[in-house]
Amino acid sequence: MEQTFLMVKPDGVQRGLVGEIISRFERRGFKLVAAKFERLPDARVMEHYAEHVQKPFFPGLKAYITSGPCFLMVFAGKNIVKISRDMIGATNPAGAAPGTIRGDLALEIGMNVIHGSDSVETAAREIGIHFKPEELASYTRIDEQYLY
Ligand code: RTP
Ligand code: MG
Repeated sequence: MEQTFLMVKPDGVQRGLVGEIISRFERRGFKLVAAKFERLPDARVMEHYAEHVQKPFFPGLKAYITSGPCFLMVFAGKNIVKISRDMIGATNPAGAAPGTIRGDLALEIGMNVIHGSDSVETAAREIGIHFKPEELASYTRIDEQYLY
């Protein structure tokens, strides 16, 4: 089953939104496969955001993402990469559709609550940055027969 990497950013943690965000993905039918709660070390921030390191907003992004603990997750399900990006909404919450996580819970691009992998390849790369293979759980959701 397809997997993705999702992360509640420090603003989401500090606003008490971790439970709400996990719930949205669980209720949609996606399976929680791994989770951890930690402040990201600098080296992993550089690796995770390698495509943005040279951009003008990167120093602010790095300061924000390391300002407190993040809640890191791997979720699995059919088409999860595309569906979770749709559930998260536009990068800038000012233009994110109501019903999306950013459209319901955020206002500013600099504090947009959650990260989600943008392709299947990115998901594999990001899961590998943040989790060891043995940290990914294997189990059956009791409702899988009604979801698929
Ligand atoms: P993410 O990677 O966090 O899921 O967000 P995304 O794909 O929607 O956006 P991306 O283009 O990958 O940008 C990564 C994060 O960098 C911050 N950002 N700030 N000030 C700016 O212009 C700006 N642009 C991007 C945001 O926190 C964004 O989520
Ligand atoms: Mg991105």
